[in-house]
Amino acid sequence: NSSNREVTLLDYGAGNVRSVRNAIKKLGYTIRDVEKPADLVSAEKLIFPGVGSYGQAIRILSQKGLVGPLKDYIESGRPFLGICLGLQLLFEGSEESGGCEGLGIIPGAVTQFDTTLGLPVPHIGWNNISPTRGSVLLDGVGDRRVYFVHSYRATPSPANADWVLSTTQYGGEFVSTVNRGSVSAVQFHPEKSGPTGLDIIAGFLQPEEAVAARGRERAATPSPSSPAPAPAPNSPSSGPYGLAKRVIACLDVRSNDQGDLVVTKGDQYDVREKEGGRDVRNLGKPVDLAARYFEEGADEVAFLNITGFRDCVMEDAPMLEVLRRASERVFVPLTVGGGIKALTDSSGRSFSAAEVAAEYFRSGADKVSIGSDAVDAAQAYYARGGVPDGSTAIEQISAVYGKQAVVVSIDPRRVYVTEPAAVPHATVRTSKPGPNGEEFCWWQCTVKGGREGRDIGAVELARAVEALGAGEILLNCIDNDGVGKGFDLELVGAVSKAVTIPVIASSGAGSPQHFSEVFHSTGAAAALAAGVFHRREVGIEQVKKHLVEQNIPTRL
Ligand code: 1PR
Repeated sequence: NSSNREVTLLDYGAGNVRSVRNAIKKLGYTIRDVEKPADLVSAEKLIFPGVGSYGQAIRILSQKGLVGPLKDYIESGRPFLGICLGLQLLFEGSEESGGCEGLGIIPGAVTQFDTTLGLPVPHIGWNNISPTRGSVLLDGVGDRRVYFVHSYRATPSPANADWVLSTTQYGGEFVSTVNRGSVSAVQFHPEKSGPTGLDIIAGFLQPEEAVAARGRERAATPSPSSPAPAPAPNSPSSGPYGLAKRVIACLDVRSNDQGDLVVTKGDQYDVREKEGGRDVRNLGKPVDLAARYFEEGADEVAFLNITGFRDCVMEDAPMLEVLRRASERVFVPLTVGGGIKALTDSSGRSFSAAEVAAEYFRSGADKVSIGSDAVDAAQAYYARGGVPDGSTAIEQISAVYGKQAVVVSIDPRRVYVTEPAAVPHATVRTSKPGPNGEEFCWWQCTVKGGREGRDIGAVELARAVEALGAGEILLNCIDNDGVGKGFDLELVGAVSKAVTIPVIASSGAGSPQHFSEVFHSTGAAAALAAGVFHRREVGIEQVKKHLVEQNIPTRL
């Protein structure tokens, strides 16, 4: 029966479900899309990946006449797997989108994470799940982490206790998996959770096969003979359990002088060889390198199209093709940056920033990273007296795709001053005085890959883009880029203190110790490196092992 290997997918068109499709295909299944209500009536196995905002999801589903048939499908008890918003929509309603009714299948409401606890919101990254009972869906997980991205969550209560299959800690306990009979839903993204996540989807699609495969795996593993114990339900999220500090591999991509798209890597942003014809340094092919980092255990992979500011992304077929192919092989989050802004192509056609981002999301990106345009946006925001007006790429993309999909990449350069009053920017007293003994510094933001400085500091930029709706900050540092002497801890410390969204420390990693150092001494949620990984000087596994030894929560 061919339908045994077919799954119905409810993609209501509000965002990227390409990675869910790729995961299903990787597991040997074909996909039938829901195009009309009758497709839900005839479905035998349904996956519902929720994307976008709660209100938007309910609105589109109602417009398409799908709310009733979806409820009927779930209530009939046929196999169902909801993902992320696909879990939240099963509850009675959500605070999101100014308050909104859900499908009302599970008692309880979805509320925002408490931002006053000092934890970054959104909850982004790899966290543990604590199962409440055994299940085919989660029995293969053990103490391995899964990938979450969300700002809202449902909480366990006596009324929904018979639904809750696992909980997770993040400033308190929230519901990470629900299940009753054949109906399940997960708050995390199994399609982005590496081999662990693929195993969870396999457990849904082919329960018998998954159980048999896990049995074979256990028999083949001499010790330990049983799966690792799940974390204690109340383990603190700051201990070795809980949200992991992420290790991200970054691929700076551009065309070389022969016109081939290559992974390159600069020193302080100069990507050309120091000698000879000053060719663009070539460190490998983008898709192969991304796949290598996935296999080596990178928690995320980022592509930065470093000449994106001068290309028209909508005409950049090679970069889009890189993403499409990478997303078939990389089952952890993919970020893409370079040239994300409103633009006009060579034929004079204009695209909004959200349309440009959409092209990347459709091609397999989970997040877009905005560089130069974010500096313009932040300067305009302050010029307006600190009032958002909805006009910027950050606001437009996060309104449609959620703030977790919008990263702002900052390219700052250190500027020394003799005293804080010398500049209108936030300064810090530095432990590395300047060339003339200056004891203070600030970090000037640049655009176009460091080519042009602007009169705004990294701390002010971070605050502005958070207010505009960015979900994460990728904090580079031109002075330290490619130098291998460690991250600029003062910069990372200052920016991570200034915002509540997660900060990714970048530039300067040269050893595993540099990673533990940045996590011990700053509030960074993730650390990113390029050169050391490309040149195989340090392995991702080696970094992870070191972090575990240092008692830093890490996904292995
Ligand atoms: O301005 O929106 O078009 O985005 C352009 C993007 O390209 C920005 O994110 C910007 O950071 C990046 N970029 C532009 N020029 C360069 C360059 O190197 N000439 N690369 C560049 C930025 C910094 C990191 C690097 C880390 C770690 N490279 O991406 O990977 O510094 O390196 P390391 O571990 O080797 O020290 P827009």
